[in-house]
Amino acid sequence: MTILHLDRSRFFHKVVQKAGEAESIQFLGAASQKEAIEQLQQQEIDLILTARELEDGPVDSLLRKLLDSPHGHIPVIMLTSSDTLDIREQYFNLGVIDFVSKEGFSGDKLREQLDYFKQQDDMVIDMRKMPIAILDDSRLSLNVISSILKMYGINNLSLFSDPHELMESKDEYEIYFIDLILPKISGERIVRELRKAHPHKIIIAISSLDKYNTIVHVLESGADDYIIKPFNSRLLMARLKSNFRSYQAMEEVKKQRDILSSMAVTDSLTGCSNHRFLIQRLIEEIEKVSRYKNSLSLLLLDIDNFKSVNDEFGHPVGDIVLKKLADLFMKNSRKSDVFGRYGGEEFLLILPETDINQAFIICERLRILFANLEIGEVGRSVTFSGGLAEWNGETDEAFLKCADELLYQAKNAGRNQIKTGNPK
Ligand code: GH3
Ligand code: MG
Ligand code: MG
Repeated sequence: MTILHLDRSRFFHKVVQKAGEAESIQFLGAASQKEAIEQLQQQEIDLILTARELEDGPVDSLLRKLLDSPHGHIPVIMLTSSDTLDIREQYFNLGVIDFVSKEGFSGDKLREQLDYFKQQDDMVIDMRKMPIAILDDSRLSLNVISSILKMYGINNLSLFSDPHELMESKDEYEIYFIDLILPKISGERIVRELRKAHPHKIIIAISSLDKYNTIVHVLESGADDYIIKPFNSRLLMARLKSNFRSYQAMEEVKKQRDILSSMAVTDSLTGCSNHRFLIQRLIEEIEKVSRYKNSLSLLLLDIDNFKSVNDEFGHPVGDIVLKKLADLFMKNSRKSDVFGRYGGEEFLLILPETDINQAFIICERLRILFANLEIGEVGRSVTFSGGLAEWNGETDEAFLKCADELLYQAKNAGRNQIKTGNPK
């Protein structure tokens, strides 16, 4: 890290330099604006640490020049003996992102400050992955916020000065910083629209307004928080972190809910759909077929002599056979088909938009694939029998009963085969 230290006292350059030694920070000193500009032109600077007064006058005009230069993105911290709100406001408007007191300045204090920026806590690490949008019509504010975030290694930033550009952007953001005072459109409206579109994203309003009414309004229109300019880097980060904490908790809840809802439709042994899901999908497919008048077929299959597999090799080997059958069907059936475990060693394959002749070809292929599958744990192959029916206007229960009757016929006819037919 290379820090440019601006102060008219060359002695103070040395003090600061000493403070940075242990941290492998390179300090370059400059006592005047002219020297500072020379240094900036000669090397990459990561951070500017500045006093208010330089040899050739206040630092203000230099800061103003920097804002409009290619160095505008370099974060500036002010070392000052008088830290008042007025001064903060004045220098915030010149791009200063934080203040360190000169009073009782010590190497430790500086190190503490620099460590704060370097902190690698888990939350900051997670935030680095988050796409962040910043909307502000002031280039200065965009610069200040982005340089603060970049100091923490948070670089996935998209800057917008035009609200329409943000609203029309196709990209998804997890965190939004929205300036409230924008030309033509109110930031509050942007906040409201963003909240409507993204109920769980972080939206932080920023503005120099400090009227309580405005704060109440903005929070009510959906902002998670409100930061008043001038803010400093630590306040911005602290606010962001506190909002990020709730965001992470919400994400965790969502993840758990997804796991639960997938558990509710998945058979835990085989990973395919469960009975409940199959029935629900069968009802949906029957509704579709009665509306659109195309065809729907249904295969109910049952593993042959499965009891003897369990008896001979034990229940865990029986479980392996169930898994192998489910894997084979999940890999080899069509995307539009619905496959799942109906119960025990019975499975169901729902074939939408498929008449019984097409379905028979598909199911025969699957039957033969399984019958030819050598199952190592059993030392031979295992077979199944199936009843395949085409829908003919009946309820889901009657449709299933028809497939079950055909399955029974297949078993009686010697197993390892599929019987087809139409419900009477
Ligand atoms: P069939 O050819 O007439 O269908 O004979 P089968 O032996 O397959 O039929 P039966 O209904 O007599 O036996 C089914 C067996 O399936 C009995 C039951 O213990 C076993 N089974 C059911 N669910 C599971 C399971 O989850 N794991 C294991 N390993 N076995 C199961
Ligand atoms: Mg059975
Ligand atoms: Mg069986």
